[in-house]
Amino acid sequence: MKTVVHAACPHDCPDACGVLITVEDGRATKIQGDPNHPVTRGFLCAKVAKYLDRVYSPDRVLYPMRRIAPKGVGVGLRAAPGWQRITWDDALAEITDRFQKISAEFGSEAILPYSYGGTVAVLNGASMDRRFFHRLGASQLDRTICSTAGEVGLKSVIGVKLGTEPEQFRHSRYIIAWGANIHGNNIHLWPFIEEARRNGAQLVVVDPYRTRTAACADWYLPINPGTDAALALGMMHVIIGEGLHDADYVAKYTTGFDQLSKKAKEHRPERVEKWTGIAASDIVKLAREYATTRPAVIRLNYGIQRSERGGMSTRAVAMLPCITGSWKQVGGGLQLSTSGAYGLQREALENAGLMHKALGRPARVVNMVELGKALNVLDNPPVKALFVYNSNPAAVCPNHNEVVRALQRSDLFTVVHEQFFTDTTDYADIVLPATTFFEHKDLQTAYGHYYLQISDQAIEPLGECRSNVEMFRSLAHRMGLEEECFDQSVDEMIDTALASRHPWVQGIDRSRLEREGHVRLNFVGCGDGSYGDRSYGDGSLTRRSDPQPFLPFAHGNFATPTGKAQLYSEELKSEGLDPVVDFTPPSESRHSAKAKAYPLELLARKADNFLNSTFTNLPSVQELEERNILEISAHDARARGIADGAKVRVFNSRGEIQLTARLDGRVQPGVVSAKLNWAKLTPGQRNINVLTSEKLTDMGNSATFYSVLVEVELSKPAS
Ligand SMILES: Nc1nc2c(c(=O)[nH]1)N[C@H]1C(S)=C(S)[C@@H](COP(=O)(O)OP(=O)(O)OC[C@H]3O[C@@H](n4cnc5c(=O)[nH]c(N)nc54)[C@H](O)[C@@H]3O)O[C@H]1N2
Ligand SMILES: Nc1nc2c(c(=O)[nH]1)N[C@H]1C(S)=C(S)[C@@H](COP(=O)(O)OP(=O)(O)OC[C@H]3O[C@@H](n4cnc5c(=O)[nH]c(N)nc54)[C@H](O)[C@@H]3O)O[C@H]1N2
Ligand code: SF4
Ligand SMILES: [Mo]
Repeated sequence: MKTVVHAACPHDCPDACGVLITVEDGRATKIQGDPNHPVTRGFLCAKVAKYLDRVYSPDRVLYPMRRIAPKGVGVGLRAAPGWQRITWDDALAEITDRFQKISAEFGSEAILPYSYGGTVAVLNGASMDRRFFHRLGASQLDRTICSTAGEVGLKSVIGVKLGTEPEQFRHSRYIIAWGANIHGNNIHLWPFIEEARRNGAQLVVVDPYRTRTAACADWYLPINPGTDAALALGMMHVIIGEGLHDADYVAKYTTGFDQLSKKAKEHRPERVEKWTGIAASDIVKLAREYATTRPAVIRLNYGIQRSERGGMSTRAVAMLPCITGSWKQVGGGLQLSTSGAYGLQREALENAGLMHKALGRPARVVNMVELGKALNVLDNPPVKALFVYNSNPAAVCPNHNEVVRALQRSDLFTVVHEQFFTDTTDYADIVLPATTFFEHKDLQTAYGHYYLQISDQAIEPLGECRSNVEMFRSLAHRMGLEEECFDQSVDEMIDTALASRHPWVQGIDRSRLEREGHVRLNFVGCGDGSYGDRSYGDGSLTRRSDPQPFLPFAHGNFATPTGKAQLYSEELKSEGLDPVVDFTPPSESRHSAKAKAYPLELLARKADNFLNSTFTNLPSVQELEERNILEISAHDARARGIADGAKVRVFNSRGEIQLTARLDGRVQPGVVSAKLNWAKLTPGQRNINVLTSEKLTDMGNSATFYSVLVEVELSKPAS
């Protein structure tokens, strides 16, 4: 029997591809993109195109396992001798027993859940797990590792995470990819950009690293890391100074323009050049072109907000379309994320009320970026149990050495629910087997487009794997938790999520999603003639093949307290931040005192062919990526006697790592770059996060992976 099942890729990627899985006699035999999906249009990225290798990998965790070797020692990539296979009953009994004892002795907040983006699908991302930990009264995890600085920065201007539809990029005439690695991380936007370019659009890339996107661009502007707020202010200096802003839009739909004008005036391009490394004449040219070419759109991604002032940087860039009024046009505006459009009933899925039932108050909050600190120094109560799922903190967390030191604690009871034997399972007391998206059903949103999807189950779970939903359900039952929410079926949970009163999900229910696979959000009143002027770059109106374009801010309607784009923000002022916008260089940057000892700015990047630390262990995907290299400019290499291919030691006060030097011209003098990999797949068993710090961003308490100073030297030959 051969069937084709509609699914959706649940990895933490803006594209959320529509997927078709062919199943023959219960086994998946083919994966392909769904050609009917209007944004992802039938192709998959290279890594997910090889997904059968992942699902059927001989390295999958298939059964519950108990550690019998010391933590962190030689457990490798498979269920080797360090592990003893146990039954689900035994595993659940042991977890129940340990959690109950820890709660009795230290209080329930001694238990810490730890999860992030393993799957970002709605149910397996955040539902039964949240119910379970809320009911337990466990510590809450502040999930800040990725995007909160940008989120807070963006919302400080426009109030909500909404942005330009990807389909509208084809109508743009001027596209700025700003800290956005489109070829690597957001490939389904690229064909729309190519279409725009065939119609004469220019693509400009602002990035300290010459990505493939930068190499393909009409104009590449390498910027010094962490200086984007200065660049945006320099552009606003020119735009406002030359009267290129949209005075009517500004007057109607923004507040604080006078204060912003004053700020912008102080940021002459010559001054901005010193911070950014971009020539003053280029700043002037960029500002003029951006403000006068219509429509102009900015694909801002999360790259700029992984630096210490990432909130302010995002805020500064988000002001640009508000002063040029480019939100009015199809193919204008800005996209950081589209996730704020999905008005699902998240509260009903997560039941935070259960936490109040358990504790009579909100549980304490632990920032996930500070895992090392939380496990090593937090008291009252100390963390005694860690439950990891959807995440691989021993690879992705900053200050890796501190994280590993903490995970080795013999008094810490660690459970990891996983698909593979990762860096984190090396420190687990119990490992539980998790399904992949082939093996369970879910509901899928996106943060790079506006379609909801159902991802159907294609095959039976391998071995004894359970989905996050089923695993937390069985644990809740084993612990005797009697609330009805722990009995809700997957379909009932999907119905709960969709039973929202939000206008944009009206008319979208499970049976329609099952029938159609994907459904565009129902932008009532946002895309019809009454909303936005609907004019395309070439003057034509809506094309027959397009849905009505979504123009959320064509007539203001910003989701801020004032309803206007806030170029001045009372909320920021009350938090002690500059209420307009400011630029301060990161405390780890070429402009800081620390640069004397560690003069190079490190970009501790993602790999184009992995997904954070996922996929890194699969041989067929490893082939796509050159691993464990340090990219360095010829200038900095020469000064250190380093040749291409030499073994180098990269270090700072937090740690060191051994890599191979690559002089490929992708970074400018002063900047070096290395990519995320599993620690146990890196020489010396440590990954680049030994060099990154737990320092938090100016807004949103996010991570600062791109504000890191290091020094590099030739490795000493082993004696
Ligand atoms: N192939 C692949 N796809 C992915 C991921 C992956 O690991 N691999 N990860 C997924 C996840 S979790 C996320 S959050 C998204 C993230 O996707 P992006 O938001 O694109 O995130 P990054 O790759 O962190 O950064 C984007 C670009 O910003 C640049 N950058 C770094 N610092 C600065 C700066 O100070 N200023 C400017 N202007 N640019 C800077 C980087 O060099 C990089 O090329 O991608 C998702 N998609
Ligand atoms: N140096 C550096 N560090 C970074 C970044 C960087 O750019 N540079 N990026 C940061 C960013 S943006 C992010 S989002 C974080 C990401 O950090 P994480 O969210 O931890 O992401 P992954 O590394 O992809 O690890 C996810 C794990 O979840 C597992 N998994 C997948 N699906 C499921 C499931 O259904 N159930 C369970 N139980 N497990 C599942 C996968 O096998 C994988 O091991 O990393 C951050 N760390
Ligand atoms: S990782 Fe991104 S591009 Fe690749 S299949 Fe998944 S959603 Fe699509
Ligand atoms: Mo992320």
